[in-house]
Amino acid sequence: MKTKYILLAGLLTLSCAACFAGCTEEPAPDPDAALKEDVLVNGFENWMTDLQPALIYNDFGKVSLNADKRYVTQGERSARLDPLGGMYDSSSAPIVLFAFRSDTHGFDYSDLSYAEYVTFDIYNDQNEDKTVYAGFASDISGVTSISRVGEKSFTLRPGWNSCELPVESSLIAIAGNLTQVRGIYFRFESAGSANVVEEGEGRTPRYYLDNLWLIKKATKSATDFEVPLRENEIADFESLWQGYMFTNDNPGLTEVVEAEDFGLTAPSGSKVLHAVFTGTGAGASNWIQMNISSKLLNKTVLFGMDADTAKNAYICFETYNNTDSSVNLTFVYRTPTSLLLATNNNCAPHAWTSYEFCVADLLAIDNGFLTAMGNFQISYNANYDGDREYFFDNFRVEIRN
Ligand SMILES: [Ca+2]
Ligand SMILES: [Ca+2]
Repeated sequence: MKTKYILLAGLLTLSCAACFAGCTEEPAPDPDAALKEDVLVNGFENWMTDLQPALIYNDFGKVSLNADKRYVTQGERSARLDPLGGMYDSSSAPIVLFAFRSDTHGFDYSDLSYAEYVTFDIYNDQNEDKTVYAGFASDISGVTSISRVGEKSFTLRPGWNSCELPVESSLIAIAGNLTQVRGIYFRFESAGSANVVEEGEGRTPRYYLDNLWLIKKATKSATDFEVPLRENEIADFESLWQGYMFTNDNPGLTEVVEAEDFGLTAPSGSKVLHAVFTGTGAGASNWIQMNISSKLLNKTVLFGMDADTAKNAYICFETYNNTDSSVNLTFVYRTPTSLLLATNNNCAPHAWTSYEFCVADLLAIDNGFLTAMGNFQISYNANYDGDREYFFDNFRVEIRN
């Protein structure tokens, strides 16, 4: 027996030694460990921390806290959404954005380097299928404009729907910063009304949202995207990624296409940007912007250009107006402090029109432009019904002596 005890003690000693050896050989703690953990981004349990930081756009309607357990899949409560979108059927789509980061409430899930997809539960309280769009906000400029990226549509059956939104990391890295994603947004169809109707005839569409998770993966996504441009190129649209640099705040479309598929000849190369701008209703004047990412501008020859060269620089591009009348697609520069320099871009019907913008004019209102660029925009008055179609090409810098 004694021998056995000794043997056992010996084994214990050995295993302890093995343990100590093992412990000392363990690698240093993973600095990214926290980023790799799945996280409940929002359980919609408290007004102050979960709903109050939400941002709403385009006459969203109402966001409120629900405690009816029929409409809860996690915890005790959920978010009730009553999206409106303004009084016209063609009004801008109502958008609600839930932030990934709040300094006030001390959370930060905005680094999506390890994120694989987002899951959420949404209850469609209508007795028919509805479509909702979800995506990521790469940037927030002002309170009326967000840069949307990686959007996906979801067909919601009546009742509960479990949804999964992939994190398209390379796409987000192109349009924004994968380590600082501002939040997730939900975009609904416009209800064509400016007031929430609680019950009965014309009741406002109603949804409940709960259980919003970020699901992670073990491997890290590339967080930087190199922007390859020719000398003096801003955007020739010969590469698909350039289409993602142009975002439209309105329902509508911006995409890179082959010009000849639309019976056109591209001013440069073979591809152009195809844009469809949906009107917000005849009558009221309503200026809407297509934004050109400052991330793109920062990669152009303009960034860091010496002031003497910049005085002779012009920003040029071509627009094809595929409507039956002349239209002003105003070119606007918005400084980082929101000063605006707007110049007319009058485009003849069914023709390519050239436009140029003198950088010296721009330096006169913002002498820091060459090292801290604001945003360029194409601004249009959406005071019409239906869609209008345009094409853009060959955004470039020309240096003239
Ligand atoms: Ca909940
Ligand atoms: Ca082109």
